[in-house]
Amino acid sequence: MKIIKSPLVMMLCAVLLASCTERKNTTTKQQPNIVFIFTDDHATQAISAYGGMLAEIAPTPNIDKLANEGVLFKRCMVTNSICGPSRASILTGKHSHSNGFYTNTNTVFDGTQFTYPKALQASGYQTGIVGKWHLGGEPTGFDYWELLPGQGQYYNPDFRTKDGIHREQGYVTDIVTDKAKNWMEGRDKKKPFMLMVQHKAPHRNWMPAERHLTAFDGITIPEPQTLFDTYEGRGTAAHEQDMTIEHTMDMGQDLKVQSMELGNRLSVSLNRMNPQQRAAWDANYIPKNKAFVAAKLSGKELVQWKYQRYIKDYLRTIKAVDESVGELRAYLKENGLDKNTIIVYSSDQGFYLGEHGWFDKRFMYDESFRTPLIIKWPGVTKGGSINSDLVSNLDFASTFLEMAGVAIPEEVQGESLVPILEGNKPADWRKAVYYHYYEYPGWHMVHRHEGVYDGRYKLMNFYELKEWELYDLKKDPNEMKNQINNPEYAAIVIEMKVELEKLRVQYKVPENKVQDISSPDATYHSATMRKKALKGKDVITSSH
Ligand code: SGN
Ligand code: CA
Repeated sequence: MKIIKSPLVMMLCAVLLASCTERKNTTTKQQPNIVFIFTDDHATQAISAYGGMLAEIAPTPNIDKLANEGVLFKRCMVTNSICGPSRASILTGKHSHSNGFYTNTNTVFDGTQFTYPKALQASGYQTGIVGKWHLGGEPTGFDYWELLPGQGQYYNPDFRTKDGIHREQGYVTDIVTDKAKNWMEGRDKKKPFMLMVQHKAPHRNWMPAERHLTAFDGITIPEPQTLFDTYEGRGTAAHEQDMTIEHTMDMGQDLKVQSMELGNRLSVSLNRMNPQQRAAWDANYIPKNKAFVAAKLSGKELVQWKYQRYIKDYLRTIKAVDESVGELRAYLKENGLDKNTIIVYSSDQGFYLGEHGWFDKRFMYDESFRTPLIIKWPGVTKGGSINSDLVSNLDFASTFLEMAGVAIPEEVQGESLVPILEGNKPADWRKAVYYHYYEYPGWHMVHRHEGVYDGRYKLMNFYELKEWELYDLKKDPNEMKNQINNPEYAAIVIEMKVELEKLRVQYKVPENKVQDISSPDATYHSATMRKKALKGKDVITSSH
């Protein structure tokens, strides 16, 4: 055959070839990789891209950049605002009563049931998980797992693998990031992958990396409007919790002033440090602690000081998380993986950053019920999109499966977010989400409750207390006024009760009854027992 070498013909051939390849790519689309970066207790209030009081201060340039290039979900609500149960809902796409994992205590996740990593693995994905697990037992559905036992440690953490436990030197967020990169580097490059990077930070007791110890020094972080909430207009549960900055947060492990309280728990963390880490730590905290002790603060001023130390340490741990997001993205780019890798950023639940005078989570009130969710899917999501649809951590499993082109089993309760990510929200998208918290008695003593939220109204049923609460978040975004007995809201109360019942039927929720799913050492963590245990102990004495 004669080859025509005219430049025009060559150019036409090149154009034809390019269009053929392009068409081929769209028809036989490669399965995308998924990097799911997940933190522990990262409130949306502490991500600049979410706006709010800390928008100027939150140290999240890399997370914000991800939001700028992807979709930020403003209303991602959790099924049950506590670590293990949230993670179990994510793995299974089911509510706690359907996956059997109700609380953090006394339970091991049943890994024989359906999980999305198992389904992805079965369909040819390589699957990995590194960092916090908090579901007991050995994970199923992962080719690689390397986990922090229990809550994990910030400095020189232990890791658990099939071969047992070993200790690593360094700061937990950095080590988890390095392990994630190492796994991606050593994976079978012919297969798509799904990697869960599960950071410990910014979980209690908020220990920053050496390089971030002095961040935010010299500035005063704004206080939330409700820091001195008296819970007037709320029910028994808000009054009886044990999670205030004022009474619950301790001067030892939480605020790093001294280590005498609660069995020397700060010392446990400090004793893991090497001499260099310890020297950096002491050089930072000791002078600040001396100044604090000398100031002899009390009452409101003491709470304000505690808030400043708490929020600064919390944000400092987030600095390392944000760097991790940047590093993981840089790795993907350098290795030509960025175009075909979906990045998801989320947390197991939200958190109180002094709102209502609290830290911790558990309540269905907004700060802990809402969790961050940011997704960038190259070629699919439109950069800088802000979505207000009611979505949930219940939806993650279905979403990951549909992204990978894997069938979603009928039993899964969550919906796939893929149509929303593509900009085609289904007309029949859910109008309300269902919530249920069970861990009572237990840490922080938040009474059991279930509820329904439709984006404006929130109905909560503290069924063991026989108390209902209704909030109108449009008029009362801080949820300060329970409207359950206000005649003006009588029709809304009925509508919301009907909605709650509809969701209970849809999700097959069993009758509420007291189940033996609480913490065995719960009484110790009640406010009264804590006060008794500490009675006679000098709580603000030494600087360590
Ligand atoms: C620990 C914390 C609690 C926290 C639970 C659950 N206490 O017990 O403050 O509520 O974890 O957190 S600590 O003094 O040990 O840090 S969760 O994120 O795992 O659900
Ligand atoms: Ca958590």
